[in-house]
Amino acid sequence: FEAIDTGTGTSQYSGTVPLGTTAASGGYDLTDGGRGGHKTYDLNGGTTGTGTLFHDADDVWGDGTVNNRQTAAVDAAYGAAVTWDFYKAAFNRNGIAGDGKAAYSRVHYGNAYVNAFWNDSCFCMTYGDGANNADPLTSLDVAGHEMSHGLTAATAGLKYSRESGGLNEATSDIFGTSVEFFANNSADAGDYLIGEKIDINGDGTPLRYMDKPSKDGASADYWSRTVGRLDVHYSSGVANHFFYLLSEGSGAKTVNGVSYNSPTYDGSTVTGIGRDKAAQIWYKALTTYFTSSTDYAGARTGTLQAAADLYGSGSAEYKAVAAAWTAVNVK
Ligand code: ASN
Ligand code: ZN
Ligand code: CA
Repeated sequence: FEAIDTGTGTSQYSGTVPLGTTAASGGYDLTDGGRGGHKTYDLNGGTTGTGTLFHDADDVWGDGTVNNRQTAAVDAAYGAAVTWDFYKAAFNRNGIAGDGKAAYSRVHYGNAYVNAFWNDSCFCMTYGDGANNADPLTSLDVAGHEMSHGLTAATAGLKYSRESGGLNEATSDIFGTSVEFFANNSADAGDYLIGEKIDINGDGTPLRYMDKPSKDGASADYWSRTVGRLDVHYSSGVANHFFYLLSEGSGAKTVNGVSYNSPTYDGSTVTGIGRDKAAQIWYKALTTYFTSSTDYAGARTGTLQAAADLYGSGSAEYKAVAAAWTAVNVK
């Protein structure tokens, strides 16, 4: 039995947030007993092992700046918690593997490390502190992205190369963004941008754009026979664009104050069905129809089967899935 407490954290990216903590040794450990016992560790510049479990005397964590080493832990723990809650609320899924067991998170990996990653062998997420150790890669959408690599590994197992690798990456962007919308956090509103808070380019621009992926200068907006040669973070653009079109439709649109303008390959118009239904279709396809070798053609077939299962083969949702794939040149 672990006593479950609720601490308060001041995050860097998401304002003041509740934290699941556990009373221990006259204070509190950053162990979320309500979500499988997820733990957040301080690597303190190391690159192996688990370092030190975060512990605090008064259950008030971080100060919103990198000067306080708990701050990155607040963001990481919050991201893991919201992602856990999203899987449960949206899909009735108990954790990454569906068995109620938590992953764990490690922050302050290496020195000025500008990345974050999921590792299936430790079943854990790891975050660097970013350039000059000033912009930890612990934003909510990035945490949701990394944790969703665990979901993909536990389900479809999409191979991390060629078109299946692009679908693997897109699945993490799709659910990372879904987590951000689900959180409904006024300090960190949902958007179809990935990494807009971590200043990874040094000029305030996001890492990726789902409405028009080529805005990053490298990602594909549309399928072509050579798209699988791209890095998986760029071939993902086709599916990210599909998900945006399926959710919001083509053309100009403003959501939570962010303006988008999503083009189509053939000049067609796509009418969106909303991101909640789009996420249901993607999840059903990922967990039922996708396999390790699914490519873009297979993703079209699998999501159409999922839409037929969920809404019927004559439904508006089914037709929208077909239209959105056609709009990204997956026919
Ligand atoms: N942050 C990257 C990702 O999750 C790390 C990687 O390239 N695998 O995709
Ligand atoms: Zn990824
Ligand atoms: Ca975002």
